[in-house]
Amino acid sequence: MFGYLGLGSNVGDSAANLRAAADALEAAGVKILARASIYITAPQGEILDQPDFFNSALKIETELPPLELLVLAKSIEHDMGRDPNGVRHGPRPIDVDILMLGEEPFESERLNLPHREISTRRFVLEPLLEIEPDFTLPDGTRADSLLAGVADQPVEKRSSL
Ligand code: PH2
Ligand code: MG
Ligand code: MG
Repeated sequence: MFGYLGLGSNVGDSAANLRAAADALEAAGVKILARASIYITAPQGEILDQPDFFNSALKIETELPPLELLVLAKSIEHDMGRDPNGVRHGPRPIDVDILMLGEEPFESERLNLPHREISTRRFVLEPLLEIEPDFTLPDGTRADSLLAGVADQPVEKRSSL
């Protein structure tokens, strides 16, 4: 199955953290088909007074079902020093979010796909569109059509991941 992950970091050496998370995914058997550039992005959400984020996205191939991929993502976050009790939307060394996996929506208490930030956050949309310009949500909405709605959220494309 193909999938898309969003990566974020704003604590420590954030570029190195994004790369380390990608390496850990590969070491766990997740195939990385494409890596977006690293983008420097202004904090969004409940906490605006925190360092800018480094964000990126990956296109992956895996046979792991959604909740097993989630367990892997959480274990990588934990291994990289993320405090599981950290403040919601607060600073973190690494965030590994599943944006979409396969073709169908997935709903459970712990995980909902597609990730709602695809529609609301430019720090998710820009890197996703860089690696999949025709990305389309299961309801038929093209991701590129959502960009206008998030144009006021500053993001700056930086280096390669
Ligand atoms: N993640 C958040 C909250 N706010 N802002 C930016 N720019 N990038 C993020 O990855 C981010 C955020 C919670 O996951
Ligand atoms: Mg997140
Ligand atoms: Mg997360």
